[in-house]
Amino acid sequence: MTTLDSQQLTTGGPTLPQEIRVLTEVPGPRSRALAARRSAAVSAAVGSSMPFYAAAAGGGVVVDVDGNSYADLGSGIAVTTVGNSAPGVVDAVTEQVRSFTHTCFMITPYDSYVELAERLAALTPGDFAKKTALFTSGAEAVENAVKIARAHTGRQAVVVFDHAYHGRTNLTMAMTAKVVPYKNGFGPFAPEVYRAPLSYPFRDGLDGPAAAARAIAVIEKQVGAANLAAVVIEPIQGEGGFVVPAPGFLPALAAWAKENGVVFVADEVQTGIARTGAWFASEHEGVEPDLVTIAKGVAGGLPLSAVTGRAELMDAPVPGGLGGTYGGNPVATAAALATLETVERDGLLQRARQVEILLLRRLHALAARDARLGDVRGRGAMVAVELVRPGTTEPDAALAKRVATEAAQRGVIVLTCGTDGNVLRFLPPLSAPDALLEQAFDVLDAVFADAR
Ligand code: PLZ
Repeated sequence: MTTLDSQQLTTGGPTLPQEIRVLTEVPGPRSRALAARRSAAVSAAVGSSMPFYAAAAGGGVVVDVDGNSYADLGSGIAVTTVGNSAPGVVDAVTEQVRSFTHTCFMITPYDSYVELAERLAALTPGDFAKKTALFTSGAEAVENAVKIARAHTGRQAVVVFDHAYHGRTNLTMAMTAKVVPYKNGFGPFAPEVYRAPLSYPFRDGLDGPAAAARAIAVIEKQVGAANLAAVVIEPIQGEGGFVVPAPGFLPALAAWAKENGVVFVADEVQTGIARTGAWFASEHEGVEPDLVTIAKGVAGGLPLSAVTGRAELMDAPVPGGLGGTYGGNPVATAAALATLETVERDGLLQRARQVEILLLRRLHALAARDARLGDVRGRGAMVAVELVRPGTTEPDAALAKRVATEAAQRGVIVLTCGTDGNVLRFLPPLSAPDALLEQAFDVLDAVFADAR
């Protein structure tokens, strides 16, 4: 594995200047015209964080229809990890669309699906026989992981955690913690989903084993291991606030699951594929999940998801029990193979660890002079800051919103998250050069200074 200097990275649209460039007011006239058409044509229930419309993206920038260039600290919610329109992905997709765009793997199979299954078996944690099934969205992967766990165990209950996010479909709405906007008015929800307390070091002060003991006590009292098919957990929470559990929490839970015949599912939809400086975030804690859900970063922006796990579990549902028209679409599998190749060729696991150092340096420096930054946390290119009223742990969602809105005006895309909406998260593409990231944090420093 060779590691390239961030300036030499070949991933991402190398033709786009890697700069912040604000030429018009934001949103500019073309974005405003599109917004007017949108309000008449697109459901108001579909939101957009940014007020401008994309025209091009690559490396670490998104360029809008008015020619403004933004530093992208969001990667389309952790998707364009190898960069937008990464050259290898563009080539693989172009070649595939010329051969065939779809046959349906359930009708006429093709080799890239099989090869991707082999690659994911090799890359996911654990040295045991594994198999894979491919789907399209992250929520679909999570639903299928639960189906597989139920088929294998003959049990029904599923345990998820406080602040969890697992999707917007019916079963995954039940698994997701936050009611507005994800669940409000959309019930009834799927039964047999139970919620346990998470390890949240900034808020509970518990060490990992103590937090795990607390969660296990709740599970044993309120669900009972004999009824429990699966424990589903994000090794680092995404939408819930980039919460990193205290060391030892995940291993203790996984060990309890193993002792009790409960399937341990790591939802790595947001954390997987180099995002945290490892192929999968479970690796940081030496955890080998029975099943891993994978999506987002795996296919360079094309819609693809996977469940990869122990072969005997993956074979438990009846033949034909798993599938879907588009699952493992050949254009998406070609993109995924090129994405994995790009991560390896460009040393992007190491690049994520370099990005972590840069992000933490800038955020700790800011936190040292601004007490509204209560907690800086994360791994790799998945880092966040939790905003609070100074000297307390009281969430300050208004400040998070204000900073994200003002940053966009000044050419930086920053996303918020957290059950309380008070977390700013930083997850740039790994193709973003250091100079651009530094420039983006100069802007954020100024935004915080002005937001007094
Ligand atoms: N599991 C851990 O992060 C998707 C969704 C944002 P889909 N997160 C972003 C929104 O408002 O819809 C996610 C995730 C984890 C599952 C999912 C679901 O993935 O591809 O959005 O279905």
